Amino acid sequence: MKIQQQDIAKQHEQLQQEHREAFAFQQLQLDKKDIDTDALIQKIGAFQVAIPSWALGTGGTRFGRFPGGGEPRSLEEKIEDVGMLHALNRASGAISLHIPWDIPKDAQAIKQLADSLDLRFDAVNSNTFQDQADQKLSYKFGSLQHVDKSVREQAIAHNIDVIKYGEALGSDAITVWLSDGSSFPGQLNFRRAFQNTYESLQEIYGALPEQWKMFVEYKAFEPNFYSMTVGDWGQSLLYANKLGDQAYTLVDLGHHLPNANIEQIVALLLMEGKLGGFHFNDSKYGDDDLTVGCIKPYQLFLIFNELIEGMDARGMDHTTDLGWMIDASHNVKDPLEDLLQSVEAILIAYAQALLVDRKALNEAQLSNDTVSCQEILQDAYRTDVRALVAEARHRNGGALQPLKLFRDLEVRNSLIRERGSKTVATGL
Ligand code: LRH
Ligand code: MN
Repeated sequence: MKIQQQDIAKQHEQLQQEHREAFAFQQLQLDKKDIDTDALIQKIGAFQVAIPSWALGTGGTRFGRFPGGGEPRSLEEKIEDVGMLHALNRASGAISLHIPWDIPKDAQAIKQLADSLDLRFDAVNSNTFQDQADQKLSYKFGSLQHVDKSVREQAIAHNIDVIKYGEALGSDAITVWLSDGSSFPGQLNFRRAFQNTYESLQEIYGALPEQWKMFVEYKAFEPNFYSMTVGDWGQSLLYANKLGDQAYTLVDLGHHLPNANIEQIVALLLMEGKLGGFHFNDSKYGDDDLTVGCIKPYQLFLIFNELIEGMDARGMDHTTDLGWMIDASHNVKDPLEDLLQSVEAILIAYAQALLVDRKALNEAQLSNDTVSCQEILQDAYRTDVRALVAEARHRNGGALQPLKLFRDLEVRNSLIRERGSKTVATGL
């Protein structure tokens, strides 16, 4: 199924009056603060978020899975679904593949399909947290950390294969997330596990093409519940620093212990030049992989506040110098509606953080005026930027209200008619 330009134009016809009024009001607010609205809209419009190929179906949990029908049956259909999201919001211009869930049988054809939908391939993801049917050695007790060298070699070879798939598709980064760790005290020698993992990552690092990046994703717990061998930002930074300039840390918002100050972690990793990218999602308790900004929108704003301050301090390009990816799993929402909401939440947090009066904030911080510091931050956070984000989308040829158009066009019903009600997508 494809979203047609005339569908977007028709909705614009219906909503433009309401939008013009909201946009004019917001423009007035910004004019009063001498903020260049067009420059702001330019930045918002250029911001692209990569969609995870493993989150286009209803993942479910260990307790149950409730597929909603019309799920993509192949990599081609997954790319078509991301193409629809991108046509609607013009901010989902990349897809992040997971191998072997999404092996491109004909890389050229897959690349052509993606190009035709104005999509590029973001970081590719390896998978040594599951045993594949044709796999010789099991990852039950880990992969790159494994006490058995032949298991480590099998996992290294897989990661190098993943890099090759990515190269064929024009990707320029690999994300390595390891489920490796232990579930009981005494099960693991932590130093041996670290050393095995480091030496294994070194071999994978050695196979990186020039210009490629390796993202080392950390996680506090699950599926191991006593220790994870890449368990927090410090351990990930240790690996990235030891590996070299092409290695970076990756921050998945759901991979922290409760109440972790993620915005401080982001500020320090950026300061060290070792922040590679994000897996955006939200959570109440663990790695819940919920819709971005659905539980802690203020934390998301605070993270973008640190990102802009840190990236501008290093002269980094907001759109290209970090990996902006979503990592989600759906249970009770339509996967595509959930992803539309997540991209919207990211653009809103980015736009609000761009409104922070950094000069005033810096002066208030330097004079320990804590009250003003909060007022300055929350003035930006409490600014309704939805019409600005919609205007940026409209100027890029997207829908003023993507979610409403997705529903009005009954996209899910068309997908069910086309693909059936029982189809199950590979992934989480
Ligand atoms: C691990 C993780 C990782 C992916 C997986 C799908 O929890 O966040 O990024 O490989 O989810
Ligand atoms: Mn992740």
